[in-house]
Formats: sequence, C-alpha cells, structure tokens
Amino acid sequence: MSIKQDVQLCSKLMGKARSTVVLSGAGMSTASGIPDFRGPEGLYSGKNGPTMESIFELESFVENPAVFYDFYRRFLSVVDRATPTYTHRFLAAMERESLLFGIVTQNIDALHQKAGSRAVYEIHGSIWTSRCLHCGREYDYKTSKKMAFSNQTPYCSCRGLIKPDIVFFGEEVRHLRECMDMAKKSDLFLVLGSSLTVAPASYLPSMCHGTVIIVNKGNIPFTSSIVGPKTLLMNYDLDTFFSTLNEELKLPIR
Ligand code: CNA
Repeated sequence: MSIKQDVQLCSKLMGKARSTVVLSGAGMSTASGIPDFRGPEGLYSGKNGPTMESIFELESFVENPAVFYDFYRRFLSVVDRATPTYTHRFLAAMERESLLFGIVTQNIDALHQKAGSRAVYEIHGSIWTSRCLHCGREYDYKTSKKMAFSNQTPYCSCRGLIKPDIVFFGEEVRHLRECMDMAKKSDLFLVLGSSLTVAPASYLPSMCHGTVIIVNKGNIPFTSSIVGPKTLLMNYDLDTFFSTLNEELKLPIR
C-alpha cells in the first residue's frame, strides 16, 4: 500500500470511530531532538554510553546514582530546549475537534502538554516532580533540576537519595486503571512511535475492541499477545504520515 492509501484508510477509520485513543512512545519525540531507546540512533543502540538497565534500574540507581544523574543532566538539557513535533500538534488539534479521547504516553518529556493536549496519561511518570527515597519529601522540577546540576547527586536534607518521579524498571506504572478503561472503551487505537516492548503499556492495544493502527518507522516485535487480528502496521515517519493525513482532514494546527 502507498502512503496515500494508508492515509485514506486511517482517515476513514477515524471518521467512523466513536472513541479514539493514542499510545505514544519515544519515536514521537525523535523529530524534536530527543533520542528514542530502540530506534537506529536510539539510546539502546550502544552508541550513547551505558545501557538503559544500568541507568533505569532502582537497585543500580541506589548503588550508583551518579550513572543515572549523568544521563539525566544530558536528557534535561535536550528536553528543556525541545519543541513539539507536527504529530504532537496534530493530536492536540484532534482533541480540540473532539476526535480524540485521550493519550497514554510512555514519554517523560511533556511535549504532548506543551503542544496543548489535555487528556494525557503519563504511564511512566514524569520529570516534573522528584522525591526523597527515604522520607518521601517532594521536590518541584525547578528545585530538583537545580540540585541535579549543582551537585553530582542530589540528596534530601534527611540525607536520603532524591529520585525523579519517572518509573524505573520493576516499579509500578502510573494511572494503569484509567489507561486500561480508556483502551477497553476505544474502538480505534493508534500506537505512535513505540516498539511495544515495555509492559504493561504494550498490552493496552489488545484491549481495544476495534482497529489498532501502529504508525512506526522500522520493525517492531509484532506478537499476537500484544495486538489483535484487526491490527494495521503502517511503516512511516510520524510527521510525514500525519501531515499527509491532514491534507485530507484539514484540522487547524497551532
Ligand atoms: P522505543 O523502544 O525507543 O521505540 C521507539 C520506536 O519509534 C522505534 O521502533 C523507532 O524505530 C520508532 N521511531 C523513531 N522515530 C520515529 C519517527 N520519527 N516516526 C515513526 N517512528 C519512529 O520507545 P518506547 O516508547 O516504545 O519504549 C518505551 C520507553 C522509552 C518508555 O519507558 C519511555 O519513557 C522511554 N523513552 C522516552 C523518551 C521521551 O520521553 N521522549 C525518550 C527515550 C526513551
């Protein structure tokens, strides 16, 4: 199928759908300059230093927080400068036009919110708050960022280690009940820029009772336990796909 045919099919399904839900992944933000994990230039590709496990596992973090904070300072420098992509802005326009029920995002970069989306569920947490692992004291973004940049590793006044409220491997995800409810009620589920390898987010598409459209550049491990028989895989760059789609839909993009 050509991109035009795929776009037409997507447009037709969007026109018919009563409840469309999006699951977004790191591929959503690569055009904003934030590397993904498993894409060709991703942080997992081995080109960018330590493995993700050594950075995002709680045990490794507690043992050697400097490895995480080293990565985190670089990540924040990129995220602070990043602006939403065409696709982020397209999804915000869909919501304004009542064509989108909600977004479950695995991203921690807040670009959906920067683009104007409101119904966003950050299933892997966010960088906007941090917490002392010992006494639970909460730190806002500005304070925790300042601490991360001025100290090698930020510690609380109680001497506990401070960790951003992003979900590490093995930790419980956020808003799972709401995300599952949305997925179960959806009749169109769009998976955008995700390799669908991180559970339980990867299981959400299989809860949709209608069509699942995966728009992702490059292959993903495509297993029937993750997505059902009514799944369409569209192998495109997101901004190319949605700007082509909007030639048909003509949603006002801000
Ligand atoms: P992933 O495993 O890195 O997969 C991303 C997928 O997107 C890959 O298959 C890429 O080929 C594909 N891709 C990259 N660029 C594009 C593009 N322009 N158009 C279409 N497809 C593209 O990322 P997942 O989100 O599936 O993995 C979940 C992890 C990644 C979550 O825990 C996130 O917190 C984590 N992550 C988030 C960010 C962020 O917040 N921006 C960045 C890096 C990793």
